[in-house]
Amino acid sequence: MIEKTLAIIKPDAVAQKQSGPIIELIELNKFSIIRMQKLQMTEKQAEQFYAVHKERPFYRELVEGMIKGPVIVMALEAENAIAGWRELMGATDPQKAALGTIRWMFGKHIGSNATHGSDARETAQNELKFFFPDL
Ligand code: FUP
Repeated sequence: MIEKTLAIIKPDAVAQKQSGPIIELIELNKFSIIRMQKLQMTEKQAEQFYAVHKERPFYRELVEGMIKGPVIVMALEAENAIAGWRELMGATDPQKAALGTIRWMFGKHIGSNATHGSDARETAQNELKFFFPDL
């Protein structure tokens, strides 16, 4: 089934000029980039985006990590885009990410893991609307 998902290149990866290779991997893996924007998230936006993690000990660090510089947000479309993009990113913790995945290549540690991807159909819909209300 053709799906859409939200992908974010996080501030550390953008600052380290890794967005080019990450976007190249997205296209080589046959995702269509149907929207793309570079933007600076506000603290409120980042808090809202990660509200599901509000009670977790890493929440503040997570929010700070997302607002330390600009991000690149993308709406990706492909057959099974949600699971496919998560597979291409690799495990949340770069130390556990499979060889050849984006987080294996570009992640530093769990708090600086290069990219974000929606984890399910409903979250994808909500996260896409968060940045691209017309989708
Ligand atoms: P993922 O869906 O792979 O982005 O992972 P989660 O939704 O579980 O976590 C969201 C973000 O919180 C991760 F990208 C990194 C951060 N995090 C930590 O910093 N420490 C943790 O123990 C778990 C997650």
